[in-house]
Amino acid sequence: MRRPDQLVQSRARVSRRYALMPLEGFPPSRLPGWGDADVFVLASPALGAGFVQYLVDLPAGSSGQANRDAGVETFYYVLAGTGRLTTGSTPIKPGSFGLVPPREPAPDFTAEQGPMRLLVLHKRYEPAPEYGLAIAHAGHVDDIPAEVWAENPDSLLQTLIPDDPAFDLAMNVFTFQPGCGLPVVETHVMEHGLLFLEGRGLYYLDGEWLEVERDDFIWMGPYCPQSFVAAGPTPSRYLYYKNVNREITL
Ligand code: UGY
Ligand code: MN
Repeated sequence: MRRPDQLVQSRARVSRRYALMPLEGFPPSRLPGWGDADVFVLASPALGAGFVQYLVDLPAGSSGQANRDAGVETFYYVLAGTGRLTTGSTPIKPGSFGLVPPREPAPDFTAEQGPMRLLVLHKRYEPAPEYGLAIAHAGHVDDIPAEVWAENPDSLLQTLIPDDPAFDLAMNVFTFQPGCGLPVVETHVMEHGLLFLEGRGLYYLDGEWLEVERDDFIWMGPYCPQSFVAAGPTPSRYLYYKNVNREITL
């Protein structure tokens, strides 16, 4: 929150192809299922996104469940705090993640000692019968190998969801040393929902270079020209969603 004597000037931008929104500008929502949690609706169809992405602040001792319609899959990632996935009582901590397919009960979280901050993403699962049913998957970011990306050992990519066509989404973590980033301007049909986790840099979005930092959310719609360079003194890290592995329907 800014002090009353500060300017309200913002880096927030919303356009037809992309949005950059610092977290400070989102008013919290109270949503059925999430109890007394503050839910920040980062991406939604109202923005132009083909998915829904929430940042959820669950107070200590509280529980919440990712409500969703039939046919929707849910990805979660623990950003801070510890707790449990009530289904199965699995302990979760920062970096724990999972993908729950539509046919399984929606994940249900309880924050333990302190508050827990979660990223939750809902996507309508696109079945592809030739690849079988949607698969559940869970893990911890520290156990995912960091692969050299674009032949640059200072650009590392962690692929949280296996590269298997049964999955219709990717959730990846990029880590860039200062001065590194995307070596081209990409333009592709896939969308992104991106949460900036660490460092700072410059994001290129549809013709503009924009400063970005921790806790910024970026939506990139289909064919949004995009690039990035890590510009701070420390590495930059971001977690992003991408729809993959499916035909484009007419
Ligand atoms: O996977 C991607 O499309 C990724 N290189 N895009 C991005 O980081 N904006
Ligand atoms: Mn991209």
